[in-house]
Amino acid sequence: MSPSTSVTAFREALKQSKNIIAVAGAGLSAASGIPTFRGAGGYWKKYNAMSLATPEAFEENPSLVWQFYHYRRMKALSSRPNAAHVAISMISFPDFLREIAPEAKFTFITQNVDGLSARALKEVAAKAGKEPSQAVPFYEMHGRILDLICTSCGRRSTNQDEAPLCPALAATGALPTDPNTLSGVDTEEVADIPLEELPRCEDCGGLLRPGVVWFGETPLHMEQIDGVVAQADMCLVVGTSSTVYPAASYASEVAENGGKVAVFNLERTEGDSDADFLFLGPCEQTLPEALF
Ligand code: BJW
Ligand code: ZN
Repeated sequence: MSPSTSVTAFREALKQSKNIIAVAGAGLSAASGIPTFRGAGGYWKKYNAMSLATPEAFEENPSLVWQFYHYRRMKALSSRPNAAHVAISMISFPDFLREIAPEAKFTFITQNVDGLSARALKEVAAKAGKEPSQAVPFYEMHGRILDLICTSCGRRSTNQDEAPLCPALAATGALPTDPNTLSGVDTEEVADIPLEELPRCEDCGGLLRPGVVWFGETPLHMEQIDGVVAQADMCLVVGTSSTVYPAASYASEVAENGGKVAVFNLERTEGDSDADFLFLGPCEQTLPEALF
């Protein structure tokens, strides 16, 4: 059966829900000016994911990987949350959620690393005269681009004050846009920053890496996420191509357990096969419209 596009039917289903989850991806932040990975203009259209987003890539060419993340870090810092982040933040406060789903708990799971959901939560809290801590916790399962992990001592820290993180990265321009340039071999156009000039640990002097989850690594908060997905009876799938696991499997798990799935995306995706509701269009419009 094809999914419903009725806002009224969606709101009715939401009202009946007891455990709502939202699983978000890069499309959530697209309206904030942050490129997606696989859409038009997405990173993986231009760059080879395996040369940039794996531990092996970092080991082989930390200078190249750091330049990619430097560019993304600067982009995240200069972007602002959009209406879709705000809508999700609103329902993260139990008394706002009660108005649309009186008996429900809500949990937000995001694959995004840009930190915009945390910033939206602070903005919503400030406007409503609340503390961000009054909202339910949310899970950034692929880490945070502003976090740093020391490859020697393992220390994890957040640095949102230094941008760029070091003079050598400040001196690099935007990454080249030739898709072949970063596919592994020909990296001539990219500055070759010596290891000692890349970001280093304040404690032990070790090489720092971005605090994100690369392919082949275990996503964060798995125990908590597995628990809430197993309990969920409504799954909102927002701006993700549903191609990267384990997040790609959450909607089908909810559907298999008898729950409802509502997809918010610009276009049809892998996630649609389980959708009871489908809202095609920019989520910064469709999500607030459907929720409130
Ligand atoms: C809009 C919009 C608008 C645009 N409004 N919509 C074979 C089978 C199963 C699994 C595997 C397999 N082979 C390998 C794996 C595992 C692998 C994997 O899934 N690979 C696939 C490619 C097949 N997964 C992993 O390795 C993960 N780890 C793992 O599985 O560990 C094992 C384990 C599991 C469970 C428990 C314990 C252990 C780790 C995955 C790490 C992914 N890392 C990245 C980079 C993060 C750092 C960084 O940011 O650089 O995460 S890759 C990239 O993809 C990033 C994203 O979070 C992730 C998902 O992408 P997303 O968000 O869906 O973006 P897009 O661009 O794909 O889609 C955007 C969507 O938005 C599009 O649909 C647009 O239409 C839409 N859109 N504008 C609404 N305005
Ligand atoms: Zn260290």
